[in-house]
Amino acid sequence: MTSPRPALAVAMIGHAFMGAAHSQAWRSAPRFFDLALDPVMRVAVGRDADRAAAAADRLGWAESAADWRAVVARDDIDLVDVCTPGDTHAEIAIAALAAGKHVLCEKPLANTVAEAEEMAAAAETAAARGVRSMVGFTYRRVPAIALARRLVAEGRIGEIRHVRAHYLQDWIADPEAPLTWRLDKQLAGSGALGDIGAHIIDLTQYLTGDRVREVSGQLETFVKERPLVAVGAGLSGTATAERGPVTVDDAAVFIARFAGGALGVFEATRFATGRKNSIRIELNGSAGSLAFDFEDMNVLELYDADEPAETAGFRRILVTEPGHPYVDAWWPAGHGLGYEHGFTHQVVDLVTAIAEDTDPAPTFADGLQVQRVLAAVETSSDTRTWQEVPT
Ligand code: SOE
Repeated sequence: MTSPRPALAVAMIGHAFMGAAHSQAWRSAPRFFDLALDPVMRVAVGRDADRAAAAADRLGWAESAADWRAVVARDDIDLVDVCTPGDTHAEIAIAALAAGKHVLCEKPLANTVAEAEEMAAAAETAAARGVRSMVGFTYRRVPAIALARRLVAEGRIGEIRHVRAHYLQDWIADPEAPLTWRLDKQLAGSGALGDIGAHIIDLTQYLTGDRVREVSGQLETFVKERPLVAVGAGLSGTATAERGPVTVDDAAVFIARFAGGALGVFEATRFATGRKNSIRIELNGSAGSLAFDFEDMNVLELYDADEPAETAGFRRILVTEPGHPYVDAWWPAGHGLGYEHGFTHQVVDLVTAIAEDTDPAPTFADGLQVQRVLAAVETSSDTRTWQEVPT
């Protein structure tokens, strides 16, 4: 059956964890949402031709390829979806934008501020030609988070005084966990700070509509050496007897001041034993508070400071009503959504912006701003000083 809508042909570079999450989003978005363009999953790209072919087959792509440069140059590709480790984001995204392709790039935008600046500049030049770009801070698209943003913008919690955010995992708490690419500064840029701290920086800036102005932080690498990964075991890998140095942080903590005056407390770690993917954000404002916990991701807690003290308290809003962001397209009230739906909503918002010829958010400029906060936390940790985040 042919679609009445114009096609949007997609090439996805990288096909591991994020590639699988993005693939399900490209598959599901047009089936649940009424999109103005019809995404076509044309080609999945990976360095190893056999593994790329197997992934393309499994994840629903029409073809596979091993050379991303050749794919980016193809006339039958409209959008490049970058799901590779951070060391290749800048090169791929800039080449794709120069070739006139829209770009969706995984977070953090880059491994360094300098790369992120080049990417943001390339995105701005491309936008002037109608070529769009977006960075994949997907948790913005959890309905409870999008609802929280709406309530803050409506002034429901007044002026924000406190921002409290943590992102906790424990997948390398075991010192024998192998030295995967995420623990290699060359490939990943930084550790817990850039991988998961970046999410809570983006989320809190998005929710408050404000930006982090200065930071004071500390990074720690608890386990300095780990077993090397077997050759040919891929990016996640299995351990060998040889050991190598961990070159990124295991954990990051920092306090912050927002431009609008709020105080922030942030924690990102891969050593919170028992915490698998715990994102918790609380905002305290002059008129009330909002709290979100990813382990109960269909719920948003709201405290209204105007309620009489006898009955006041945090109440749980089950964010599954048709009027809630994104929910109408899915299941009847109360049936709930999961991790993968954020990726689907990301595709929906990106495709809609392309069809409407507007810039989707978060832009590469937003990604650059997060990168500057990450760099400021690193410098603060190295120098034991407060650091301003440049604008
Ligand atoms: C690994 O730490 C990771 O996959 C992050 O890279 C993702 O951004 C996050 O959503 C889950 O954890």
